[in-house]
Amino acid sequence: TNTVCRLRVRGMTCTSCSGSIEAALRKIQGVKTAVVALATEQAEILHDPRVVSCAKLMEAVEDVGFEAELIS
Ligand code: 9UX
Repeated sequence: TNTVCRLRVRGMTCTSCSGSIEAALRKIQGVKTAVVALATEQAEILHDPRVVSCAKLMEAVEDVGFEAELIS
């Protein structure tokens, strides 16, 4: 069963920022879809929690150079 991880992402200034985060998330095993919205500073990642946790997804966002905090 897939669940949605919703994050607040701070530090993005252009669509290449959000695009690079989406690309990083989509490479991760267990991630089904990833959408990062620059305007709202939100990320929605559909994932299989048995394969990858929301905490791991937050780490991946931070590894690309942005701040992530959990919304839900
Ligand atoms: Mo845009 Mo973001 O020129 O890391 S890519 S600021």
